[in-house]
Amino acid sequence: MSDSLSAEWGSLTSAEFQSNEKWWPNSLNLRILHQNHPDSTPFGPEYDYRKAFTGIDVDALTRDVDALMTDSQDWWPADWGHYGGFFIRMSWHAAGTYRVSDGRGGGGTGAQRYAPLNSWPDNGNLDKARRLLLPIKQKYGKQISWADLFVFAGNRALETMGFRTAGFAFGRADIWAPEDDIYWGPENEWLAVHDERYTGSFEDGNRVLDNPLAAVQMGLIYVNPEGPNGVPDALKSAQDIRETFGRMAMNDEETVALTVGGHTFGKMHGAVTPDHHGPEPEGAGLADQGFGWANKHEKGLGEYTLTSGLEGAWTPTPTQWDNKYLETIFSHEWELVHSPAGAQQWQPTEVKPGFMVPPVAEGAPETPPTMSTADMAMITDPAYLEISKRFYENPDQLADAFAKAWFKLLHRDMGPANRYIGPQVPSEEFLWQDNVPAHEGPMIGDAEIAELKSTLLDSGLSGAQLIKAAWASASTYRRTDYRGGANGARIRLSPMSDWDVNVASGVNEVISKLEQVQADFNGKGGPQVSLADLIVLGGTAAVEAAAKAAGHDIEVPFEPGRTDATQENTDVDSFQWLEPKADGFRNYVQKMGAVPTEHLLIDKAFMLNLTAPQMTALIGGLRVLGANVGDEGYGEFTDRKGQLTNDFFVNLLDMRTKWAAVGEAEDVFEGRDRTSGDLKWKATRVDLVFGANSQLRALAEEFAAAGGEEDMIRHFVDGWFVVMHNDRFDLD
Ligand code: HEB
Repeated sequence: MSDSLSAEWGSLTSAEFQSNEKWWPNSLNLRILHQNHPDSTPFGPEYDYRKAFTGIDVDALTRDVDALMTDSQDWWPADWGHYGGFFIRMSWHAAGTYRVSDGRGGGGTGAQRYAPLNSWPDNGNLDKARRLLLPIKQKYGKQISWADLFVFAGNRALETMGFRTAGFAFGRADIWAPEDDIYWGPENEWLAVHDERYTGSFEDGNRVLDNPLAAVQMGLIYVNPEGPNGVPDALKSAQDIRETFGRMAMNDEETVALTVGGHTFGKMHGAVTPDHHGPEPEGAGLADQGFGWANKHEKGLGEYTLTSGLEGAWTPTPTQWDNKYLETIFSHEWELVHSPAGAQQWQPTEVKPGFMVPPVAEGAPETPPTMSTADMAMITDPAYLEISKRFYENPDQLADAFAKAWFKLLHRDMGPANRYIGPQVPSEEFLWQDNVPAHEGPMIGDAEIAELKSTLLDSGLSGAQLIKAAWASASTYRRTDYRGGANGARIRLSPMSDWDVNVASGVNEVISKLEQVQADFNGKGGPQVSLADLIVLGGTAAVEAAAKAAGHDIEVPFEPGRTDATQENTDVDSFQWLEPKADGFRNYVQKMGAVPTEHLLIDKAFMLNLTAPQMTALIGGLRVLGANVGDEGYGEFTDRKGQLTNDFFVNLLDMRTKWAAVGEAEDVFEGRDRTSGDLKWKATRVDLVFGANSQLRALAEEFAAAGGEEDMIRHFVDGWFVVMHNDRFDLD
């Protein structure tokens, strides 16, 4: 049908859509900066999920979700009459796409409703789990997001089966279209095993997964349960597990706790051969109404379900929290067998009394317990084995580790604990939350701010120095998991103070000077200023002064109230991931890589919540203010450096200049006078893209035109404010 449709309607079907990306695959994707416009939501611009949530009766919601667990539906019956395992897997797959390298993925947006996630082979049949929640979503409407429901359901599943979780935080707002900015890998075939995402050799056991990816194959959340590339080698599987769980910031103990704890519940589904499977949800027909993987064998559900292709439960008590997973795995000899669907899995050579799994549905047989190759890794890899043994002998340690790791899994992409809402938030704080201390004492007011501004401008530090320090401090923020930013002044702590970008831009010297200013001011005994506030205020004052020098009397808004974190509440390993490898706003790149720097700039602008006009204005402004990391003068198209002007755009667009790359790498360029050949300017790719890319050029032309400088400065100030306040969750 789709063939004739596209023949008749030309570009109307999306497969045939003649996008610019199709014609020019390397074009910049500026659309990622303007996703999820309020017009694309059903709520309109006024809606604020976190406010809407405050009206909900969380106890009633909890009772409803609990009741759902055992309310088996004919269209998708619950195994053993309890949906617990099913919902845990849904929550885990929602949260488990999180990757610490770029903070993307995770359960924070409800993205599992959309392609590609709704159709990933690894998310098989989770369309049914989400649909089971529909009556609850309908009952509470916009007071509860799908994103929260997906992870809350798994949390309640655990509680209803006898496990005490560490608590739960709400606060995940839904998106209304799939994220356009996530790179899931290079392959365009589900579960492709060509190792395109690896460097190094699989055979030699030294393959390394490309960043930022966190799954071994396209369409998986983590690893192939049957072993690397389907080879049932538990030791090699452990390597994959360690690497992929490491990508979501989980260590060995957390990994074992999660896997053992998770597989204490539910079962694997591989009762029939895969040729009975219909298309995945995104490819399914209209009559399927969002359901995929229609299974035409017998009833196609219950004991005939096909999901992963592996079949069987891990324990004889799959709807109950206990230590039976480890008891089962340690009490048996295991041999490789095939599931009815043909998948390789492990089964006891002889099942000990009491370990047979009860019938999953009325009339179905008892079955032996089962392990995947990935499960066998838990007792094969020496480090995992040691942890598994300890958990086996100390069930309370397993319970504690699982509760903490599960809480981290579900909340890792939510940022600091002051973003958590709801009555089930635990009082315990965790290092990975990147919390900053609460503000105490009287707040600096307008008078103190004015005084500090003039002290800072007279401190001997240049405007460029102040701006560089403020930008360096605030620009580590990433919207994907709400980490980084200026609050906490962690820029003065390890590991930030050693980062190449900070050392190279002289930030540490500026910070020392600012610490002096802080000590002098606070010594007077009035309201105290934090270093974090002072760093931002310094940059803000310098921007105002630079605008004034160019004849623009403007005020750059500033919200005080940041506090200073300590080294003890800074997770050094986890902060390493925030190190800027490139920052086009400062013409910085640590090492040229495969991705051109102008694409990295767009990604950075996305992470900082900037619009394209704000990004453009910030680039033009920061260049003429001298905010570059190096002092080669790239992109400083002005002869009045330090004044906030539109000179960058005016000179970039000047047709008297002819640009040419220096060397073959095309990473730096020279602009020469067309007639005399005299060298006028030096530039990077990030500078020249504002004249070369048609969309960015359109903005540059506007900013360079009559009246454009005002527009540019307005967008510069707006963008500056956004960057400096991205992490002020306390202001919401
Ligand atoms: Fe899991 C299920 C694999 C981890 C929880 N898992 C499952 C299955 C498989 C798996 C194959 C089956 C599916 C079907 O249905 O068929 N996992 C896996 C792997 C890993 C994991 C490979 C890595 C090592 N899990 C995990 C975790 C968790 C879990 C971490 C949580 C925590 N799972 C789970 C559950 C289940 C599963 C609960 C069941 C479901 C039902 O019952 O439905």
